[in-house]
Amino acid sequence: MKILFINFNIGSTPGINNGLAILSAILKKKGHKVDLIFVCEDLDYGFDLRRIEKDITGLAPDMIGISLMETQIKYASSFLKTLRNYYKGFVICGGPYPSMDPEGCLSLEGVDAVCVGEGEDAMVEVAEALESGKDYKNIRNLWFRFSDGSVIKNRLRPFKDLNDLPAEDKELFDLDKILPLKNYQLEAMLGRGCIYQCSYCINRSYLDRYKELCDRPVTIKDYVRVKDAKVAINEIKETIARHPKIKKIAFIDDNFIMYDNFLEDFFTRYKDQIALPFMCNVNPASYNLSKAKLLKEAGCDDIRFGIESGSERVKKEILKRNIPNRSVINAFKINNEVGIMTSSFNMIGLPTESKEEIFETLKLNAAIAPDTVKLMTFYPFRNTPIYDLCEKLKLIDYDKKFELDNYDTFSCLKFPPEHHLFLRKIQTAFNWYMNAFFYNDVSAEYDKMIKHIEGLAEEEWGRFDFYSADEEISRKMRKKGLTHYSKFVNRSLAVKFPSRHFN
Ligand code: B12
Repeated sequence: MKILFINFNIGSTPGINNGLAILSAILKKKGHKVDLIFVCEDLDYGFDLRRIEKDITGLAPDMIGISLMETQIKYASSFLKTLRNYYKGFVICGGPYPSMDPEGCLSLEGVDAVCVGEGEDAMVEVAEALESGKDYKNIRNLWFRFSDGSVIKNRLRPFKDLNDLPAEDKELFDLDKILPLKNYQLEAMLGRGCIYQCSYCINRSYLDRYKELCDRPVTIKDYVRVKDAKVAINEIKETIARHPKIKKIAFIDDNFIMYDNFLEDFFTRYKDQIALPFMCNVNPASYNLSKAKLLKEAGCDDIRFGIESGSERVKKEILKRNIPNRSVINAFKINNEVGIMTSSFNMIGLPTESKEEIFETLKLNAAIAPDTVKLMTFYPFRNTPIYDLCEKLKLIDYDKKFELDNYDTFSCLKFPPEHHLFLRKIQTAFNWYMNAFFYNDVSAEYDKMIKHIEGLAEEEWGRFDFYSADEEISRKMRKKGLTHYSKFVNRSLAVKFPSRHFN
């Protein structure tokens, strides 16, 4: 049958949707035809409902599958409101948002089914059932809504062994256009799941849903899986053969070093058969010198560490992420020793977080001095423990949340206006605060600038041209060869200059 996937990737850098890439591979293997509409301004496909209608009508699919993240619901729902005027086929949604809030997703206009959790077998079964006119109501992982309003919620099948899956169909996406936008860095995800239970991440609730809805007991060991080294290497090699300009690999698994028995075998093959520099995500709690040496030896030149907060209280009580600052400092020390670049990822605007605690985050970043620093404003994902906390504290402004594409603009929590203004100033000028927290020659100049912006009222702040000021002062610092952070490329990213990444 003809299946059309739709992926909204608006207001965010384009990336391959690994979920759709694997579903496409499996469906094609079973003889189905698969197309994709990738709605992404950076790839010249903006949110244009008439264009989408024309393309859907032209392709005339038997089934439409929409992959959804929570930040894209507004696009999906306004698309769905128009879809039923011209499309009568089967519509199914899957991905992180439907898995976390299946009832909410099923209530969107025009949706026949949602996939809860992993979708490989469910998608094949529903395509086969629809094609042959068989009953599909009992397919595991799928929840249905019928025209009379009735709903069927099926149970889940256990997690799949990733080695039983074919290679992802990455070519479903226009890699020739996506790769140059990512500086020819290929993103690869070799496993699934995470051993940590942070309150703001979907991993914990994802596993809880499986524990609740699977017939047999499911543990974290079943959830955290990785492909065999040989399988993973072959998949990367095939993509590089098709796109020889690829110059770096980004392993986007939640914590690359958690796959204990995999890394040595994988790296031996990687050095031998791929030999490109790579970056990966690492949780500072599980990092040590021997892992650092192993990574460095294999070609790792950059590690992204989730710091999230510099406040021990916020980490422990709110984020349920018991990683003391000393472990963070140690991880960065190790990387400096072995010579691997570092990026840190942070959040502000957390429930109950004070101004002082936000400064602790910026001070910790100044102390560890990563090559790049990402700072995002907190966004609560449905069905996560921190979302429940925000609800309990009556903090969520649901309309604002619905409007957000991204989390580098403003907070959707109901804070007093002065706290919102403070958060916006920090989100924009966090690099200035970090420079001030160096407490050295550079600091005095940034201190002056900070005093100035702190005195600005809402409207004045709205008119303040931060980016020109930042560029001007950074140019001066660069001329003098003084280490400092300046904003680069996007609002949530600051780069340490002189830079090992950029000139
Ligand atoms: C790779 C990745 C990206 C990539 C690719 C995004 C994409 N479209 O998939 C990039 C870098 C572009 C990206 C961007 C963003 N991401 Co992101 N990303 C991830 C990451 C690290 C891995 C996702 C993945 O590949 N998983 C493996 C695949 C196999 O699983 P899967 O996608 O869930 O797919 C399976 C099922 O869901 C299902 N399925 C999926 N789609 C469909 C469709 C149908 C029809 C069916 C039946 C089934 C089905 O079947 C698949 C196979 O089993 C996750 C973290 C994580 N651990 O998952 C965050 C994550 C998905 N990202 C998240 C977010 C919020 C973002 C951003 C908003 C970040 C930002 N500030 O810009 C943007 C939004 C992009 C967008 N499209 O709107 C959140 C989503 C939370 C939520 N509840 O929605 C996650 C969960 C991280 C988190 N904070 O917890 N991301």
